[in-house]
Amino acid sequence: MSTTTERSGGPTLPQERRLVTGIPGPASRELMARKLATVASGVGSVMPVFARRAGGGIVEDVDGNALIDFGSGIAVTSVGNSAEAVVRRATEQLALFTHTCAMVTPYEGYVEVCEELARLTPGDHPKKSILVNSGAEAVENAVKIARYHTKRQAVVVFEHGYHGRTNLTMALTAKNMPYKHGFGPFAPEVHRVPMAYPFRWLTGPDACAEEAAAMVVDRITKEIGTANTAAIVIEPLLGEGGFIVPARGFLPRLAEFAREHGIVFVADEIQTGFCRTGQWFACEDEGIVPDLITTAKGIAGGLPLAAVTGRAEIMDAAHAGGLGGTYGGNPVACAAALGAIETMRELDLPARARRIEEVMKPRLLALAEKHPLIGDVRGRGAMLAIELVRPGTKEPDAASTASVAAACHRAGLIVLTTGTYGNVLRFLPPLVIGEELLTEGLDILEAALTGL
Ligand code: PLZ
Repeated sequence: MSTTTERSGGPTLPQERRLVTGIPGPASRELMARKLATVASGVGSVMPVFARRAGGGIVEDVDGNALIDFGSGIAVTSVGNSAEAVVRRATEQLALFTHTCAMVTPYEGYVEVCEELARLTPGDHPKKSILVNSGAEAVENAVKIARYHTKRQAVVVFEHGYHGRTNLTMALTAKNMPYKHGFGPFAPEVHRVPMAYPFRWLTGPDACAEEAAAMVVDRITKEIGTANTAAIVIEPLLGEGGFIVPARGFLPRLAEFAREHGIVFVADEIQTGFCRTGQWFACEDEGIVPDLITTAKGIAGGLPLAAVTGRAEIMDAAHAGGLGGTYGGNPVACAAALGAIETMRELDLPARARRIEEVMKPRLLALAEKHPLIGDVRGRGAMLAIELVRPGTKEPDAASTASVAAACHRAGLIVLTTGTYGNVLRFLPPLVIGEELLTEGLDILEAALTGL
């Protein structure tokens, strides 16, 4: 794995951790005071440091501290920050035009991104796409399209699932705090069913897939009614719910059930997609071909872009003019996406993600041997996590999780927590991170766990 910065980030951004002040430093503290005075307090921040520039596996703050990035801005900058091809293509586009509105006078970039999505997403059936601005908007559109196509209303989602913060996607999201609390009422016709969560399945992991799938099938057939069910919406590897890898066999069973009953199977690959899990899309792991797939985050190297891609006959169901939005598929974001996809191909980022797993997983498993606080190590590719519990039990330990994260932050490692119980530390490095930074980040994590 290369440690140079020539393909990502400014060529002058050294790929090394450097702490020149405490975290946060004085310049960040000053900005934080201004933020608190003027930015709505509902908008939180994981670390109280302000970014100045970023590239490769490093985020440099306004005090000159260089932090190791195990977050990628929540799984976005897979190709690195300011990746060369992203900057080049987006800059060229900026100078040509910034916006005409794809619904007024369309442009080639929009079409090219949809062509790439048709090529790259699972399945070789005819596909079509719509481009929008955020993950939540993509999920909203997937549900609109599935409802129109099936003429049914019910949407099935899962425990621990996360799909966004708009009204419909809040309804689809499982966790109350912080996403939903106080923001109701929520959209109707949303039904939550069990997730095959091996670590917490009551009868143990072995029967998890089969038992969970049977429960889901039962709920849909007996309580909701297959004839009322428009869509099953699921993340093939859960993100905000705690990096849960559904027990093997669960997803194929659901996809098969959906096919049998004309239910649209929607894979939400907003966090898992575009090389993150070691394949272009996480569905590929069990050979799932979703009817619709939602993508965002990694697609455009940091610019806001999202998509719904799927079977042409489903995507074409809605009447002309029924889908859209002012900024959807913004030309600069489309150019950035084409640059990001070019980078993914050129650097073979799925292979890089698998290499990150090869380096990180054995270290995490070894840490779990030493620290009974670690109840589970899981994930795929560069989407890995540890779940923290009170030793000898499965009782979630959110307090220790927060302490370990805080110790990592003080040492200059950006890590994020996640999970329904707030007790999961997740690791989402940019796929272009150098191996030395990866190892150093793991050393910091180990020290933080040991120092607890
Ligand atoms: N679906 C699977 O992971 C976004 C949310 C961070 P938007 N995840 C990060 C936060 O606290 O808001 C996400 C996702 C999955 C949908 C979304 C929503 O994507 O681009 O944030 O709207």
